[in-house]
Amino acid sequence: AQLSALLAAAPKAELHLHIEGTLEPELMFALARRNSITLPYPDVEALRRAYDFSDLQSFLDLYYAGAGVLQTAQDFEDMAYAYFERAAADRIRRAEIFFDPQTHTHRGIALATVMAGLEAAIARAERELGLSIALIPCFLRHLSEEDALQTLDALLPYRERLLGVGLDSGERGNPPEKFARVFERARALGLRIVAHAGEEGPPAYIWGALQTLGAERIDHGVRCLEDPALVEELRRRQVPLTVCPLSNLRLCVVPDLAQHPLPALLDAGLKVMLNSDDPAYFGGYLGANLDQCFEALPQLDARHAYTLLRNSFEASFASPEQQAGWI
Ligand code: ES4
Ligand code: ZN
Repeated sequence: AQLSALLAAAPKAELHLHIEGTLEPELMFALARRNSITLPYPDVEALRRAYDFSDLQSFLDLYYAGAGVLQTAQDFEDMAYAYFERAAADRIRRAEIFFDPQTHTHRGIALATVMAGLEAAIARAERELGLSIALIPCFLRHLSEEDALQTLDALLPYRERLLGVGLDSGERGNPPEKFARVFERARALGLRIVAHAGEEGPPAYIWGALQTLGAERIDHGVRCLEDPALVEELRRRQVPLTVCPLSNLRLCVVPDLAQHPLPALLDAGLKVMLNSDDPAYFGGYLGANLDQCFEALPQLDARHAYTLLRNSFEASFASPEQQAGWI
């Protein structure tokens, strides 16, 4: 209980959060009404009951459908600012957040609309909540490399406002190598590189993210434990893994939190920290992820808590000087 209070009060960085995954059912209904869209659920409670996932794809189907209510820049701003308020309440100082340009451009929403809304929310949150926020667009790996290349082109006018690029969506059957040329171009542009790998996909996808894409951080990465040589590589290079326990639980990557590999990852000397992924869909924000993990995993102590929180800042792409100001 004492540790829980310390965890709640401690400064934090969030490095794995999809802004579309922060769209709470209440706001989804409000935006649907504002935009004259009819959702296929009678009310918020019925929608929440549908958040009963069996794997990553069963979640993605609802998640992409839910994003359909986002039509105007104001919609993106309202969604993002609501997240920033929750982040501030969780004592988050730094958030490097994902968004999925293709989820919106493919349904006829201009990238300029998405960017205008997100940028307005970021400016307001930096001013009024004291957060430091950076944007990382992710390419949808179930789409083609050609589509990702076109998306990277469309992002060029916003280059200075982007921290890096990532890779997300359905992992199985979509290995990192499919996007070799996209990430080569992104690296040439000086963008930082992250990629989802080893969530549902095999260790080979983590190797591919490191070696072919040049990933500097691995999103999830929990399946690395199946490959001792990979664990050694990740440990030696201290490649951060952005672990998302409530996501893993709700997408059936683990059967329950008591069996989450977090302690094994920490014991292996890997640079891990906790993150919330899609908190509106997975039942909790960063504070809840920390709280529930320390509740379910009694082998974790105050030392682990400190390591996880310190790692969250050290694994960020902010300068050491900036990091010092947050801790
Ligand atoms: C995601 Cl949990 C997860 N995995 C892959 N892609 C995603 N997009 C949003 N959440
Ligand atoms: Zn994710």
